[in-house]
Amino acid sequence: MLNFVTTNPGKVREATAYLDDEVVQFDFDYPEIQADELGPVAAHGAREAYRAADGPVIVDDAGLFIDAFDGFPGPYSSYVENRVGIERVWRLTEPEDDHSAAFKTVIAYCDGEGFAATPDPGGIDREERRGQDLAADERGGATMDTQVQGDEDALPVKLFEGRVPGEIVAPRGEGGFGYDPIFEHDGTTFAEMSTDEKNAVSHRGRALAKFSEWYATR
Ligand code: ITT
Repeated sequence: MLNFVTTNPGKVREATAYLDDEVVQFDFDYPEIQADELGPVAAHGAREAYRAADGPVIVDDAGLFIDAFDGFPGPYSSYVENRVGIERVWRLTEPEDDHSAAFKTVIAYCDGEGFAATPDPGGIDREERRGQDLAADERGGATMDTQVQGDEDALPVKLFEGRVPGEIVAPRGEGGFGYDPIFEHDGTTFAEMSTDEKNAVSHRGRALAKFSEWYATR
């Protein structure tokens, strides 16, 4: 059994649809560190949550990256959804020439044990890393965690990233959660898709696919 650490029932619905009954929600509001990338936030959260749950955990840190705003709101997506709202995110984007965006998720897994180093650190696309410290990720982001916590023996964390390109559009659809009504992929907003349809193409579905392939070998 796996603890999916989140306060967001929408994420749990999608993970349960993908991973069957292996997942239970662990409603734990882990302290999010401030960082420009999702990976360190998820890695730090997974370590905190593992200590609280005392069992294997996954944390999913997601964000909407709007190209016209150089990736904003990115890791600050939750804050922006709560303070600005998705309707106004659409209105801010509407006058721009470029409405393209991407949704990204990083799933971080921690079970307190070490992992054999792999050639590819959790399936994260090296092209996208833009000079990040890949070696640190192969150690589970230990460098970042050490900076944050001063903990020389940071717990190993494995990261799995999923990304999906799309367009910011006027809100459509009743399903999904969060930014789904304003995020269109191939002509359909995520809020117009069923959970299974969204999982088949979404950032989270792609990260869950990488995670479940690796987890099956564990
Ligand atoms: P936890 O941190 O407790 O998991 P959260 O909803 O705050 O819950 P994130 O920080 O990862 O999770 O989410 C950042 C924001 O992106 C937040 O406003 C979410 O509603 C939104 N979001 C995450 N995944 C999404 C998805 O698949 N579709 C639409 N919006 C999503």
